[in-house]
Parts: sequence; structure tokens; C-alpha cells
Amino acid sequence: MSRLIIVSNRVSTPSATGAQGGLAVALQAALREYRGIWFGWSGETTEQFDGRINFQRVEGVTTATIDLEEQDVEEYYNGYANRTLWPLFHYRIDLAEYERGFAGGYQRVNDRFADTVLPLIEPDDVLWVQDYHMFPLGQALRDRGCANRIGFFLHIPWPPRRLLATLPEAAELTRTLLAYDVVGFHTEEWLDAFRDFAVVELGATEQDGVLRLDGRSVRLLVDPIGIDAQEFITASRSTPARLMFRRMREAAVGRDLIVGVDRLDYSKGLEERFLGYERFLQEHPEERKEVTLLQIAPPSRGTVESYQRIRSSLEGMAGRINGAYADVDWVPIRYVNQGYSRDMLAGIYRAARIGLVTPLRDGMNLVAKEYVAAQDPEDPGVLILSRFAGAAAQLDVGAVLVNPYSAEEMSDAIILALKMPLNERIERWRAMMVNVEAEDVLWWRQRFTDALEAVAV
Ligand code: ADQ
Repeated sequence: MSRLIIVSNRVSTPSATGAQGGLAVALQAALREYRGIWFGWSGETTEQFDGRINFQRVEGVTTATIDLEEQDVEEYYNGYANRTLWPLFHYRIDLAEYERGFAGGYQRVNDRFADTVLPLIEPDDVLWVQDYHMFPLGQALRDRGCANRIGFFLHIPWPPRRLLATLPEAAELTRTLLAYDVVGFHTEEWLDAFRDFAVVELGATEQDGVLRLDGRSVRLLVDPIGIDAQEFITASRSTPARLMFRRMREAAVGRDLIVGVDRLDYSKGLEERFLGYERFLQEHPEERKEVTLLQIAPPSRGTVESYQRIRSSLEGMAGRINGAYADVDWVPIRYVNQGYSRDMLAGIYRAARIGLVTPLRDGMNLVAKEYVAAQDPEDPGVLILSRFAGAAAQLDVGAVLVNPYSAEEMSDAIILALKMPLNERIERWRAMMVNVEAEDVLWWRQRFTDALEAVAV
């Protein structure tokens, strides 16, 4: 069997506390199976880039990390990745910043990755590159003579052609993806958008899922990521989960809980969610003291201005809505800015009658799947899910789908979920759970590595 080399912006080492996401755990399991290496940025900076690799071996997983220069981090990570590609790929061209310095730094760091990882690659190794930080890495490796099988998986959406066209480097960037052998997306929609750009703007041709351009061919794959469902079910029965469940139910004093759990990010639709909830309070005064919205949103990417803005905007909105509707014995929104362990999250999800997952755009959204996995089969809650999350393509079998831009739809969905009879809740939950269990993170990983191994060298 070939060795697997995973390359991503950041690397996750196995942790004894179990505080990791399903993705990290699944990739580590793959690395153990394939005797591989996980390569990426250490998160640290150095005065002068020297390509020194720090190897670590923890619980059978080898990680290899490099430090980057301050300017690299500024241009590549805070710049091109977080201020150019992330907003653009989430359809927010109003927030996207187009700076040649960012683009240059992005390419430089990808070249640095290529230079440092290349000597580690053996002839039969298979490489798997993760996410939008690393689009040009495959091309950079090919330019250096790497003939190995290389796959790429995009964790975020691919934007529609006419939006992508606003990026000065759009054609160049898309073309670099042709250097890979397999390119994976969460949904048909993101894959279609990629193919559309490649065909219309670059003149590529496509047949039977294989895209061809200038003598290169790449297999396009829809491979929706899942969670480690079994682990999450176990987590929901753990002691921390039970304690958290009890705390939540006690704090709710008989009221129904609606819960939202997100990284604090403008793509997650938090402002729209608050407005939708406010609309619900306006339209259903009889429900006012019957529910509480708990929004958990730990800050992320705090050095980027658009993230500071959303943070203060949400604080203002929560304050305003609470000011308008709260009473001495009730607040409508509890807004919490911290992260919780997976066990505790499982308890929080289980205590919530409604999981409110309403991103404006999301590659997949794993919170939706975690919410489903954590439910009590005898008395499950209702998932309200944005139709613009990748997860909607699988969970439409049981979720209440909403347009997150419509406060009215969100209000209607909340009242529908609150009034939903037990038998319907169970039926909807079961339909979703079948998918969450079958198409889990191991299934996702296997589907990708199978596609990659099937490529003729
Ligand atoms: P993210 O945008 O980070 O990931 P998501 O898929 O929702 O989004 O995953 C977030 C993870 O962080 C979940 O596992 C969740 O439990 C955890 N988390 C969130 N808030 C937390 C809190 N307060 N405390 C502890 N944990 C918390 C990107 C893409 C997604 C895609 C994933 C995987 O943007 O669309 O689903 O990658 O491909």
C-alpha cells in the first residue's frame, strides 16, 4: 500500500484530551493506516524562513511542520486566505480584498511548502492537499518534477463563475487545480460551479466526471464530509455531556431551548439569525417566555477587521433585542463567546429542542450533523437548516430548510419546530440519522483515497 502525505495549512497532533474535531481524527486514522506524514505550518513565525522541518511522532502519527515569516503570515494567511479567498468563496465580494501583495505572498508560501515537502516524497507516495490555502501547491510540485498522484479537497464552497471572475487571479488559480489528479467538493453545486469556470473561462472539456485541459486530466469528485458519528453518540452519553445537559435544562426552567453553535464568522449568518429570532418574538408574543436562544460563538480570526466588526455588531444586536423583550425573569438571547469540549457540546445539543444552523453559505457545516447525532432517539429535537449549507444536500430528508436571508421564513420555521408532534420529530430525525451514520467521516476519507488510488500513474 502507498504511503499517504497530507498537506494542509495547519496540522493537528493527536491529543490525549480528545478535544479534536472529527476531521483531525479521521485524517490521523488515515495516516496510521498508510504510515503517512501530515505536513503544514506550525502556527509559529521565524525571523528568516529556512525550511527547517520539525518532525514529531505522537500515537503513531508523524507530523512535519515549518515556521513561516511574519510577512508570510500577513500576506498568505491573514491576507489572501482570510481576506481574499474566504469572503469571495462565500459569495461576499463586498468584503473581499484584492491586493497583489496578498497574491504574491500566497504563491510564495505555496512555493515554500513545495520546496520543503518535496524531499520527503518517495516515488510511490500519494499526496492529499487540503483546502483553499493550498490551491497552487499541486502545480508548484509538478513544476519541481513531482509525478506522484496528488489529490485536492476543497472544504468551502466554490463560487459561481461571475463572482469568481472578480478575482484578478481567477483564471490562473483555477488552472492550477488541473495539476491534481482528483479534486473533491462537498456537493454537486460546488463541483458544477468549478467546472463551469474551467469550461467557459479556460476552455476545458469534461466527460464522465473527468476534466481535460492542455493535456492534463483531473477527476472531479463529490465527496461530502461527515462527522465521526459513533464517537459523537458516545460523547453524548459521557459524564460531561450528562452534566451539561442537566445544567442546560435547569437553567431553562421548563422553557424550550434553541441553540446555535458557530465559529464567529460572517458566513454563518448570525446577524440574520438574530433578526429571524426577533421576528419570531414579534409575531408570536404568546411564545415569548416559552423559549430561549442560546448562541455559542467563540471568536475566530480576530486580527481581521471584518471579524471585529461582526463581533461588535452581534453584541449590539443581542443587547438591543434583550433590552426590548427581556423581563425580570427571562432573557430572550443568551450569547456566549467561548468554546466547549466536544462532550459538553454534545450535552448542549441534546438539551436543545431546536438546532438553529443558518449559514448564508457553508461548504458543509458539521454542527448540523453533530446536532443530529447527539439527539435522544426517543425525544429528538428539530434541525432548522439553511438551504445554502452543503449539509442541506444530505439532510433535506428531515431538516426544516430555510432561506437564512428571510426573517419571516426563520420565524415560521421556529414556530413549526416548536409545535412539531413527537412522531414527526422522530421520523425526521431517523431519516437524517441514517445519513449521518452511513456517510460519516471515515466514509468520506475512504471515498477520496479510493478515488486517488484508482488513478493510473
Ligand atoms: P468550519 O467553518 O470551521 O469548517 P463547521 O463545519 O461548522 O465549520 O465545523 C465547526 C467545528 O467546530 C464543529 O466540529 C464544531 O463542533 C466546532 N465548534 C464550533 N463552535 C464551537 C464551540 N463554541 N466550542 C467548541 N467547538 C465548536 C470548514 C468549512 C465547513 C466544513 C468544514 C469541514 O467552512 O463548511 O463543514 O470545514 O469540511
